[in-house]
Amino acid sequence: MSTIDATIKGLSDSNQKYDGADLEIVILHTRWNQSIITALVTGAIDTLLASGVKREKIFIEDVPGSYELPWAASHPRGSRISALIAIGTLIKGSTMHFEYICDAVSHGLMKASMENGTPVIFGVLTCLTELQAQQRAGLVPGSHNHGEDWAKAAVECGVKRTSWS
Ligand code: DLZ
Repeated sequence: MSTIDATIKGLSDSNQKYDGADLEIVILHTRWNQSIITALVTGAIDTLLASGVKREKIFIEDVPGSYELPWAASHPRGSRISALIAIGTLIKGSTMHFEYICDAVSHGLMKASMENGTPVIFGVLTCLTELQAQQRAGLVPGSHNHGEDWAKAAVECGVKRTSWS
């Protein structure tokens, strides 16, 4: 039986150690809200490397905005890809645009994950303000970079996918 620390928020440590040495990971990111995206992608890469993933096995791809993430995530890349981290940042404006894109992107990424079998990690911040996004990208002193959590999820799911197949 697994023992899990009782944290209120955030990804708690697993009692399993997941070694990323044999994994190939795609980081698919948007170019909207670039400073936040750069911080999230950097946090994800650093954590992948710390988890044993080789630098040459981390493939960086980009699309214009979050709406394009599901399309690009569904692109067949072959079974060698262990996991894909889709990173974007949606910030609410004054119209309904935010709600429609959040809904489409979250459903689209889940569909991509279920249909081609590659775990798709949901690395999309859906924020009401730019400050909320900065706080989730580790850009505010004392805040946490969620890109690190997404990388840990990618390594865990990548290892599980390999062991289950
Ligand atoms: C158009 C748009 C707007 C207003 N805001 C964002 C955003 O906050 N984050 C994001 O990732 N993308 C945004 N986009 C772009 C759309 O996701 C998409 O790229 C365009 O509508 C073209 O399909």
